[in-house]
Amino acid sequence: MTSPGAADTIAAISTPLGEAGIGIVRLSGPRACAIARRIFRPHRPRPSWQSHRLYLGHINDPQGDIIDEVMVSLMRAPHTYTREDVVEINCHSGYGVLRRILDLALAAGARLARPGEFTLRAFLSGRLDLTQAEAVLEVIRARTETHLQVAAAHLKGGLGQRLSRVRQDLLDLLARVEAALDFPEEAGELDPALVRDGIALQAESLKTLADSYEAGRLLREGLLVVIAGRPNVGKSSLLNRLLDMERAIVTEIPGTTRDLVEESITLGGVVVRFSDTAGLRPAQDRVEELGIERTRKRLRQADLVLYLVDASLPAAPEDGAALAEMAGQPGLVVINKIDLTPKLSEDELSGHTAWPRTTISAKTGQGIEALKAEIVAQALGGGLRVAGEVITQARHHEHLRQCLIYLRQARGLLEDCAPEPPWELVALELGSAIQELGEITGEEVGEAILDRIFGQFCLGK
Ligand SMILES: Nc1nc2c(ncn2[C@@H]2O[C@H](COP(=O)(O)OP(=O)(O)OP(=O)(O)O)[C@@H](O)[C@H]2O)c(=O)[nH]1
Ligand SMILES: [Mg+2]
Repeated sequence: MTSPGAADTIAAISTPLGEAGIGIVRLSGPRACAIARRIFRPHRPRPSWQSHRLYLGHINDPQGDIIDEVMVSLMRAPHTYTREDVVEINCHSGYGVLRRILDLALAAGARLARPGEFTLRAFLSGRLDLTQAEAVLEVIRARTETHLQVAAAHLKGGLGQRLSRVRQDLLDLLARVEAALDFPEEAGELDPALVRDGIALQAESLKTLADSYEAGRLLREGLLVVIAGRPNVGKSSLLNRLLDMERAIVTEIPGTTRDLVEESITLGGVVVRFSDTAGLRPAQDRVEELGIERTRKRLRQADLVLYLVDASLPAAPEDGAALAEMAGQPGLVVINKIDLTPKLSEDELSGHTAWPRTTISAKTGQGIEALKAEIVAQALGGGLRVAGEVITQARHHEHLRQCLIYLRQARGLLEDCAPEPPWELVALELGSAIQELGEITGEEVGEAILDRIFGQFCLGK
């Protein structure tokens, strides 16, 4: 996705393709205004075409036939999203209309934008740093209020600025080391302890940021909670109860659910995806066998397992075996059907698992709220606490981790080899650490990385 820069004008449909009140076709580039004026006929003759004003009129095809009545906004560079001239055509939203207007813009000289290309241009023109550009996608995708707050803070530029400051401080340190190396007379002796303390200070702040990824990842990816157990214990009934809708088929026939049935809700500020699975037993046919295979795979991916047992039946040896197998994973034993006469002796389970237990009735709803609270307590330590800056992207975390390794190595050199540390090596480590930070903010970033980042965007963004 090399940017052709200011050479061409791009166009795309920037709203979802579907029936709605309004849809937007967006143009950006030096010919955006000229192209718009070729396909747009304002109601008022000879308008002033001022920037950041709305104009009402028709989009006409080359034969002069009216396609739609629209509002057009002309926004002249540099006060626009991309810092180029931008035109937005607000038309009625429908596949045919949007497509037709886009085609007219393309025929008039625009090129179809690639995914994320508007935001890429905003980045390349220096309006957004890379963390802000990535935050655009995150704001679009945020499904909880907390995630949106964090994404909006990134969009404002808080993360990028903080990292740029650290990077600048490290660059200053590096400059001093290099000066001492190159011009020992003028720069004088450099105190290793001073440089080491300088590095330690920056490393500490970066470490706090790197540690916030735990919470950030949950915000971004949500939590996978897998409901498992023997057939007929009420897994699908529990899923339906948690979702408050009849999502999965429930019958008294053991082996009803064969495929994974999954749906998400928000709990404790995080999107929680519940996965209802096929009951665990020796499979009776090929379909069930495949279903159980899927269950086992999903169980390995789970952030939390809810292992269901039936309170109205004695514990089965299979329960003990299944629980023992999952001992290394976080989970809860959920004792269901407590509205029936109890037959389950809980002691039989104790030997096999250290997971906490909770009792419910998927039928009456008893214990469901407590179960939700327990899920939040187990998986999120009581809820997601988001304080200060939080990083949410694996890419950022990886660069921070690498950066901290280089800084640790630089400190190691300064400590182990005082009072005459190998300054060249210290400079190399510092340089690598600075490079890692630059890759997060985009101050030093390769084209391949940009392709990967912007390739995830939707069209028209
Ligand atoms: N009394 C009572 N019956 C329940 C409860 N939960 C589920 N059942 C009944 O138990 C039977 C099995 O429920 P399902 O939710 O289909 O069980 P499952 O674990 O998904 O079963 P498979 O998909 O076959 O593995 C149905 O007849 C439900 O109505 C409960 O809390 N109390
Ligand atoms: Mg089921």
